[in-house]
Amino acid sequence: MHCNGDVQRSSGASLSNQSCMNCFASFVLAQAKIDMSEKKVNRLLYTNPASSNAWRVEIALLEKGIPYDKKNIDLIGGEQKKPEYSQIAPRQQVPFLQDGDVTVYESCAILEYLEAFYKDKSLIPQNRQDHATVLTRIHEYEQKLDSKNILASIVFRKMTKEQLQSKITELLDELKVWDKHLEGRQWFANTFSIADIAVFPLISICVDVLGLNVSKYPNLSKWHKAMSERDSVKKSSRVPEWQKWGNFTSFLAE
Ligand SMILES: N[C@@H](CCC(=O)N[C@@H](CS)C(=O)NCC(=O)O)C(=O)O
Repeated sequence: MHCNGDVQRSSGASLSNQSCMNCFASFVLAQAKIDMSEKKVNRLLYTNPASSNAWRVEIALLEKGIPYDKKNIDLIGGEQKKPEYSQIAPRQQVPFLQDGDVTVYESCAILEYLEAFYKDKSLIPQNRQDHATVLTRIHEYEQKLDSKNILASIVFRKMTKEQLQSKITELLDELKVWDKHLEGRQWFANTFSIADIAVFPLISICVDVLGLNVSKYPNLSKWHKAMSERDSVKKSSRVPEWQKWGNFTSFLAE
């Protein structure tokens, strides 16, 4: 895992004035606009290029077009335990978002915070049942699915497939529930939402890193493909970083 600690600027917003670039006045104006918007960014995401939890926050920021700076915390080197970071982030983990004077951590809480205060591009349906479904799926994910992630046991605790067999069975059973949640629908609620963003990094680990035969879960399979094709997901992908650690595709291959 490589982290250089530099603050980098990311933005979901694209420049829409390319076509005016042949006009000098437009160019100057465009530059002024860029500078003004750049100065307004007072939002720093502490992250790591291999963190699945930070990934969901980056997907949400990109989807919503919220500009942010990011600082990579070197988790392998133990930077999260150093006093400098501990004073900022009491749980000594990423992601951690400093948004002006506001601080927020816990990736799913960050998604809900962004929805509450950045309403321009809403990623939570107004329909009461769909809204309820989004909240249910996010909290259900935290309680029932997140705990079944086996990547850390493989990479950091060096556990073998045999040692993890009962956990693998639990994970595969749980995935059937999530496949059913997608029965007859493209997204977890009727429209793309923060529920999809919350669940995606773990499913990507299963499919893209641990070799899950996702065709056995037809609804999840379609959904995983649609999610993988989103610009926000491609732009912030952790998969290449995870693949540097080794080949773990035998773990969920049946
Ligand atoms: N529940 C937290 C989990 C955060 C978490 O586990 N972060 C990992 C990276 S994915 C981390 O910072 N690990 C470093 C450590 O625990 O020392 C969330 O969703 O934000």
